[in-house]
Amino acid sequence: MEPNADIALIGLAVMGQNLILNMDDHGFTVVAYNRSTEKVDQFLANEAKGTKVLGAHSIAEMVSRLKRPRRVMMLVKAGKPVDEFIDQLIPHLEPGDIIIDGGNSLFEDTNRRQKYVESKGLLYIGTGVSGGEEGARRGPSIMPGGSPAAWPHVKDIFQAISAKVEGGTPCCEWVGEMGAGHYVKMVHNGIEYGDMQLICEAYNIMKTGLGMSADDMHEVFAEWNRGDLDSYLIEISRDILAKKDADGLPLVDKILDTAGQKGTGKWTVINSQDLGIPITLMAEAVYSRCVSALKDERVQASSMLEGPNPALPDIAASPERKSAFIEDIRNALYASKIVSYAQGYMLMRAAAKEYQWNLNYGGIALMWRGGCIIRSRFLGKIKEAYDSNPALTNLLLDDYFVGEIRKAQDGWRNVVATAALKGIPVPAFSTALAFYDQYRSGVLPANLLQAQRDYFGAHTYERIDQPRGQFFHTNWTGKGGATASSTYNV
Ligand code: 2AM
Repeated sequence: MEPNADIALIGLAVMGQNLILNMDDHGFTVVAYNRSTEKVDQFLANEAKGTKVLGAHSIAEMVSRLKRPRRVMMLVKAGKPVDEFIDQLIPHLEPGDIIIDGGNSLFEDTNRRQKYVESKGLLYIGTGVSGGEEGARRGPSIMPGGSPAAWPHVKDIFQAISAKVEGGTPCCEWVGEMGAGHYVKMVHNGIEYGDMQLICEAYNIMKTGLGMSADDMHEVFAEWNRGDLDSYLIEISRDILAKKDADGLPLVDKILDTAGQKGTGKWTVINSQDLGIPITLMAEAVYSRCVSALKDERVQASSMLEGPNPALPDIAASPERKSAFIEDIRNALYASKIVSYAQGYMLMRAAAKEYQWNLNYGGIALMWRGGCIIRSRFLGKIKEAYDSNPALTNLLLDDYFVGEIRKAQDGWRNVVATAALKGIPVPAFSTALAFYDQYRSGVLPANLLQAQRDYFGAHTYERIDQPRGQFFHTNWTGKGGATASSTYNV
């Protein structure tokens, strides 16, 4: 049979199936394959019935149906299965053929795999795909990186199936070499953790402080979704708050408050430590999930550890004060979100430098603008900021965001202060504010810290009245010697 398929896709879990159907909708001929081959038959007989999708029952059969250069995309569990499929594929492929990993792989694995696959004369792409099942079916955000020579061969398919914004611009652009695509997807997920935590903190203050019902909060989120906070996550939170259980009561109130995680937020935070970049809000979001998981301990502690009564009856009783406070909460969420994205972009800039990627920051905002979980109106503003100044050091220094934070900051401070006084935990709101205040401080107390380090470990310090790069040591006690430490670092 004449090979006529455009692309093969391995991995028929729901994301894989939906991407295949999406490709089919756009006129591409796809060959489907899965480790458990009965899933191929099930898929062809059900979801893919009436489409042009082809099935294969072996890697050899799958490859034999592909046009050249052959394009094989994997959507399988991250980790060993990806390496195993690469090894199974290599003997069947020829120079110039392309292996694509569309799963949630760690970017360092993608770096390693690209080198390995290229050493066999093949090309490799590691791509982030975000948008969940619905996104995969109707148009995800796609963040490809890897062998640059592979991009022209996958561009048409990827851009055709991706989400579109602003009159048809695809939410898919080349990100960069090696694991850059998976890296950007990882940061996307870290930002997603932060956005979700921020929404939960806003919800918690309205619930515990103002005593609002799920229905009341549904209205607030509906209103917020019409303004600067317009985003997928606000929209689904609005809808979640309206959802009733079988007994007519809000379902959200019956869900156990222990969060799970699959690890991409954690990876982002671990990488930020390696690069020395303070993504404090995402870190708080990851840790908040960890705290939530300590349910039994928290229940025990709640009867032992004292704190103020969280209720805000005076504010809740006055319609004007209540709506002003809700506006403050909106401002706290918005300003914190700006800080979170600024931190995410700081991390990507540092990564680009460290790993020698030429990242297009406006392009990344555009890719996230539609299709993915963090899609929002706000990302359009980030794109504008980087389009007008691609070398922008920090999003917080962009004129538009300077102005937005100026408008939001009184409310933000009021919410963080009120929450602290009433014992309502707002780790993400408050870490964002602390970062903002640190970042805008020309002088921080690290002078004392350096003195401490020099005191106990002779680590030396620089002086404000001497040029940078000259290091001084003081014999603080009169007992130690005058020798500075160069090897011992605490
Ligand atoms: P399966 O249907 O044969 O389990 C998501 O789990 C996808 O990853 C599925 O297509 C699944 O195949 C595949 N997958 C999971 N673990 C795998 C493994 N160890 N080897 C190959 N494929 C695997």
